[in-house]
Amino acid sequence: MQLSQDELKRAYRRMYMIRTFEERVVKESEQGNIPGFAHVYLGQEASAVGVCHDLTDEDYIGSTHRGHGHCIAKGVDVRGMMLEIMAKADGLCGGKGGSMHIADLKKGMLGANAIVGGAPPIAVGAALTQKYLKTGRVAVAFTGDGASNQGTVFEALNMAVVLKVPAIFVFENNGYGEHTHVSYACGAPSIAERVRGFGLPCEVADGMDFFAVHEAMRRALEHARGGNGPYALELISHRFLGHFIGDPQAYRLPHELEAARAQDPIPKFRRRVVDAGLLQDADLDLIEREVEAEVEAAVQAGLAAPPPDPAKSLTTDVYKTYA
Ligand SMILES: Cc1ncc(C[n+]2csc(CCOP(=O)(O)OP(=O)(O)O)c2C)c(N)n1
Ligand SMILES: [Mg+2]
Repeated sequence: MQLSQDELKRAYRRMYMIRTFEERVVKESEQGNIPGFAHVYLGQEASAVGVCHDLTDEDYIGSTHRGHGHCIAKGVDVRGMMLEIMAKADGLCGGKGGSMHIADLKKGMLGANAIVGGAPPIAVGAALTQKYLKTGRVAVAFTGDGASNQGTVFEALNMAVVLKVPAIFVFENNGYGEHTHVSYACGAPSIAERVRGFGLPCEVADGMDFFAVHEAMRRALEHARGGNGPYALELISHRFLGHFIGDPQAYRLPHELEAARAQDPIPKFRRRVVDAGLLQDADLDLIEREVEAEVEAAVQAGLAAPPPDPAKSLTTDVYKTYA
């Protein structure tokens, strides 16, 4: 399906934003400006952006421990995210959640999850609500290849089929769960084949190609919004950096990383739209400068901002009311 110039620019902006934002997260983390763990999504930008492209703020997503890209693709404010990751009081979650717990209900972002396999049951609950209220909205669960082996995921898949809810399960197969290859950890030869065994369609698509992901997601949305129940995608993707910031990746050979980087979704997108005469290099260069300025402003705001005041906020937000 042909996308308009504005849509193509939005997709490029979001992918480049994820790239720039996360490269900066790595740098700020190495400089001691980010407390705790952060898992970056570098390399996988086309998956999140392709999946979220046709979602509205009223549709829901549930994310993983590697969630920055999902948030940005869903339109979450990057300044609020940077402040949150830096544990500052004005962060999206008051500076108390950090990288692995960013949520923004106004954008339909139900939360990152430190619990591997956490998103699918949450998404099925959100999708069940949409079915009963007849809203026409969908709920998407992002899940890794490692997480695909979790019991929570199997239960959620089964329940989504039984209840015929508008849930879309997105399995981002980046080849590794922490340091373990999918071929060792997953007993079935294919995640998609195993998912189909639960009774729902599951497409396999190139997660390094925005257009392939977007096309597959378009079919998923048509299916789910049309009242036909859940749908799933397995997106074959590559993580450019380690499991966490600082992981030396001794378990990956240099040629494997080179091959992954050769599939970089951002220059791939640029080549495709420029060669087809859909956008010009100058359009994309302008987007890059704007994104870089926005990330720089977010970092400076984050560095200058105060942390939460324990006297005021130590005991607040312990139980969150979603009413
Ligand atoms: C229930 C649970 N088990 C184990 C962990 C530890 N853990 C954190 S991330 C991770 C690997 C997840 O791999 P995958 O689902 O492939 O996601 P990726 O890191 O590749 O994005 C594990 C085992 C956890 N956080 N939660
Ligand atoms: Mg993985």
